[in-house]
Amino acid sequence: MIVALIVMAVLVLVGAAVLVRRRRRAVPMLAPVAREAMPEVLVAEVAQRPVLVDETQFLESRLGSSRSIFDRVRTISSIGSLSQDQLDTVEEVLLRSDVGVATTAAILDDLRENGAPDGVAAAVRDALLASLGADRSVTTTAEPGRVPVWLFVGVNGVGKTTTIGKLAQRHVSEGRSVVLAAGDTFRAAASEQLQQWADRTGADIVRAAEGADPGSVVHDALGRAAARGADIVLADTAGRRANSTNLLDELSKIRRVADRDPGQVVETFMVLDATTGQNALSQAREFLAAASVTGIVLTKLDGTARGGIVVAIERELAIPVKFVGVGEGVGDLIVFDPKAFVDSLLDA
Ligand SMILES: Nc1nc2c(ncn2[C@@H]2O[C@H](COP(=O)(O)OP(=O)(O)O)[C@@H](O)[C@H]2O)c(=O)[nH]1
Ligand SMILES: [Mg+2]
Repeated sequence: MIVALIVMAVLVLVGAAVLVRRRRRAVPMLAPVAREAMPEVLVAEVAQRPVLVDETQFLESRLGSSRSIFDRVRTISSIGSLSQDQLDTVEEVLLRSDVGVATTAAILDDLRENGAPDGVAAAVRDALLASLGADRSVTTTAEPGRVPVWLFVGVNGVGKTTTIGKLAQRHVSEGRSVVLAAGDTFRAAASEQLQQWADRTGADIVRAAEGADPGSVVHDALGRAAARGADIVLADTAGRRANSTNLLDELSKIRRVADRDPGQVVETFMVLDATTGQNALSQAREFLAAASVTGIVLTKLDGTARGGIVVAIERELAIPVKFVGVGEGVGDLIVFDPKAFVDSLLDA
């Protein structure tokens, strides 16, 4: 009897234990954790990282003509002090590469004085890299309640519209909604060209008839962007005079409109064609006065350009090169990275 009671008691206990364990199991092992929104700063960091994985390799394949200018520097094998012949070669190569007289002289002085303990290519690479130390960050946000505007200026044919198309793609792929302002009303074909980029990238566009006031196109684009809660406006401009109005006056006016509530100009990019070499510099100076330029987009570095122009531009104008164009395709625009760039010219 007692034995039977003990057996029953044990059975009841075991049963209770099993039930309790089942209950426990029914509770999910991992309760969902309340997640906080990703901090802004982290989002900005991720957004700014270049899309391409191996930039140096990609650049090397695109910068063929710039790279070949440096062939003769890459093949100087001596280490330590340089002969006069070798110094002459370096000087000639640097001048041909478009880095400019001042930078060339500074690098030559350094080579004469300190030699090239790690080889000539390494010394030139270090010197070029040292002169490309500007802050290249880009702003994609405006004050609360205002729409950030990126304005693009530059003479006809340098690649403004193409650059805007490529950047629209970049913004869209980073999750921003984009409105394009077809502010080049000089020719109908210009806004048609921008329309094609809008179609291709999924960006919204505001355009007007040929000859329309570019300021009002930008104004309308801002209205549209504000109404739709768009994240950014990219504004194209004409690269030549419309009738008798002065182009630079017109640009100042467009800028004022773009910077008026609800808009805020957070970047003004001057687009320069790298294949025009030192001419790009004199063009740039004219524009600098009219528009407060915050960055340069250097296009066509893939063509017959000589890459050293990047160094000359930054030195002479004291404005950072922020993007470079290396082809006509939508993916052929990269965030300018000095190290990848210099490596692509001088790596063995
Ligand atoms: N090879 C090459 N061609 C480019 C690049 N950027 C623009 N282009 C070409 O340059 C020409 C003029 O460009 P466009 O955007 O119309 O210049 P815009 O007048 O300043 O707007 C077009 O044929 C573009 O395809 C580039 O980075 N590399
Ligand atoms: Mg254009």
